[in-house]
Amino acid sequence: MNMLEVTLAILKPHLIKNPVSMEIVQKRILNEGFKIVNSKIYRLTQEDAEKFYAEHKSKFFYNRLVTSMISGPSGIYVLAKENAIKHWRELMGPTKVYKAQFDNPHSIRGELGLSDTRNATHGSDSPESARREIEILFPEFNLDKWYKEEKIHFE
Ligand code: RTP
Ligand code: MG
Repeated sequence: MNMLEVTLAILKPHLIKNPVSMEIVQKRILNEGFKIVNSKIYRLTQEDAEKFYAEHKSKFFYNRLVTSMISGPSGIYVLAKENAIKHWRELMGPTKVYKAQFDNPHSIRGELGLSDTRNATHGSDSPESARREIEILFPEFNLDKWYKEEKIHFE
């Protein structure tokens, strides 16, 4: 049976500042077979960013991460396909840009990442994270309702 899955993807502020980069990534999303369930251009508030990255609060990079994420609008997407979480993370490549450039130069981070903080994109790391992140950034979106309706067409 096919397992439809959703993930929350963010094209970070430095990436969407460049319309060409943004278009490249958007095309990639569609070419790879993701369905865009929901999307918006949105500037995270301090509160959003703190909630979103709560698990990293004690890390040395936390402040610069939050500062960078609220520095301008991001492109925020709910993406769906089979194995969406793993597939999107594979397309992004490793977190650290030097590693992405070395191990997977054609990944999104390998091509468009600028630093370990400004590493082009975000992707949920589990179904639970996807649900939590969607609730933070698309509070009006009812994921359970969407799954129920979509399942009819997908199975
Ligand atoms: P993400 O959550 O953004 O999809 O990436 P990830 O799972 O690969 O990485 P994670 O460990 O969750 O880190 C979240 C974000 O924090 C920034 N970071 N900076 N050494 C550093 O300076 C450092 N390490 C992590 C990155 O922006 C990373 O995407
Ligand atoms: Mg993560």
